[in-house]
Amino acid sequence: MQIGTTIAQFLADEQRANNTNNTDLLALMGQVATACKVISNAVNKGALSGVMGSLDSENIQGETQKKLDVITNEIFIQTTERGGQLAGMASEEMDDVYDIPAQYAHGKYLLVFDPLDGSSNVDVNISVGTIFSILHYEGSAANPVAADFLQPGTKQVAAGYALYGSSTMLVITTGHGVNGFTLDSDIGEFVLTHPGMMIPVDTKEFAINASNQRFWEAPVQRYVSECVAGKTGPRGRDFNMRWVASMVAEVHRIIIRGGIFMYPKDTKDPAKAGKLRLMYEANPMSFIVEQAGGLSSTGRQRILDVQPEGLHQRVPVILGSKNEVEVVLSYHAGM
Ligand code: AHM
Ligand code: MG
Repeated sequence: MQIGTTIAQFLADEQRANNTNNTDLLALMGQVATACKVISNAVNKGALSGVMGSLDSENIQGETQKKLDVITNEIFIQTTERGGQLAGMASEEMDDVYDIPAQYAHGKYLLVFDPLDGSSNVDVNISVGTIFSILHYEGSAANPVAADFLQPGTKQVAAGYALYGSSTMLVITTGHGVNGFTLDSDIGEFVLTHPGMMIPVDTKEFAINASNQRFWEAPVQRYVSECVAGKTGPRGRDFNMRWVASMVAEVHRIIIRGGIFMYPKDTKDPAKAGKLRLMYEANPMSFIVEQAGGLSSTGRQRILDVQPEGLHQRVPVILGSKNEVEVVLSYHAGM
């Protein structure tokens, strides 16, 4: 009988292969995997557990919170705060840094997460996900402050996403490539199913919310119009389009079969640089995309090089298949 490799075994093997022995990181990744299993269960139960719908509350970004946004945030906290590996946490769903309660040991890592990305899809039973990023805590105070989290994406120790789709998957990187695990609900373990994931360098598939078209800048207008023109246009070939409105699902599709995803800079709300959040969404996804051989940029700068200025800062995102992202970047360069 062939026994699969669990995520814990995989990470131990990966550390051995790279001559590292970081038991704190192994433990923390195990807790994150557990959080994703609990969230998978909550999402999967759907209306049976009475967790559909919205609350009266808004998060700091002024977005109405879904019941599951709040529940999944709490799941993440409860699963990870007691292990002794964390100095603090920050989440898309919390205004400020979360302090590890005094009765628990404090560790050397910071955990940053979006517990339920794409949550507008929850009520209609379309895929949602969890995104996380792990950073070193470089300060010395017992409790980190927001400034301690404001590290560029290049400093991430690990990142990943869970996709709650037709199956539940956890896709991770610790800076040694990207590996995907599928939740085997019979044994309750994430088992390695997608080793060494790489994004195809070429693609004919783009993803963008076209309802924002009138707000886009010229380079994105040009790129999308050329895709839409297809065979008869300057690109000389037909393109296909997808938009799930769930970044985890879009990025996963791109890693599996190639593609380009854009939530670009637009003029819709001049106070916002884009829609997606640098710390909770753009940085972890960019780490994964680059580790899988793709590119990720604001259009003007590599996302992983952006120096964060605020926990909830937004950033334009253009990521995916290398050759296609390069086309969009060349249009920005010629602005
Ligand atoms: P959320 O974190 O509030 O769910 O918002 C992020 C999501 C992304 O998953 C997705 O790419 C985007 O918002 C979709 O936005 P829109 O509804 O404008 O198309
Ligand atoms: Mg989100």
